[in-house]
Amino acid sequence: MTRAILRAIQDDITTLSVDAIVNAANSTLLGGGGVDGAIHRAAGPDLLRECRKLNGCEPGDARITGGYRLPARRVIHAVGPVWHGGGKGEPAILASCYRKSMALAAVENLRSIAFPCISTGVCGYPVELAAQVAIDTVRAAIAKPSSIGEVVFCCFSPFDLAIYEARLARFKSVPPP
Ligand code: AR6
Repeated sequence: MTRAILRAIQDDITTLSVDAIVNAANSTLLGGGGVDGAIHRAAGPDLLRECRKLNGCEPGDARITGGYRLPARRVIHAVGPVWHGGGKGEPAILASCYRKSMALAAVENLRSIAFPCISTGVCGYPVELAAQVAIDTVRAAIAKPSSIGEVVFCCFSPFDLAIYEARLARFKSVPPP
């Protein structure tokens, strides 16, 4: 089995034709602002209808639904931590979001998955620290054989993209753990 490709792009995640996009949701799973609002608007009301049946989700955990009107077939809703300075378990909760999302995608036999920069908007997680957690956790996940062949870090700003690209470049010649 070939190892998954990791790459960072700057784009609107709602436009990506991947097997699953990840939503930076809140624990109600009933929508909100930022990327969550954009995903619900693009997917249409059937997404909210399915989310209502899930009865919420704890921070650090994730749930999977259909993609409805999105080009992505599925949406994985991950609930990231609110940043309180880093001493309240934020890195572990954020890492768990990436791990659980990757695990759900693998269980569903998905081949491609795109993540937004979870928790770095309204939740206030510093992008540089969040990118470190995101990339390190995904690299550890793809070290195990699975269906996933491509992981996209979908950044909304050129600033975020530069941070992701710098960290990914560090690992170009280094094998995952
Ligand atoms: N495509 C890709 N990235 C996006 C898009 C988009 N269309 N829109 C925003 N981003 P945020 P959080 C980026 O605030 O911090 C919601 O109300 C954005 O620039 O969406 O995890 C939920 O319901 C930032 O880099 O999510 C929760 O209550 C990243 O997505 C809460 O916000 C995350 O920003 C979650 O907060």
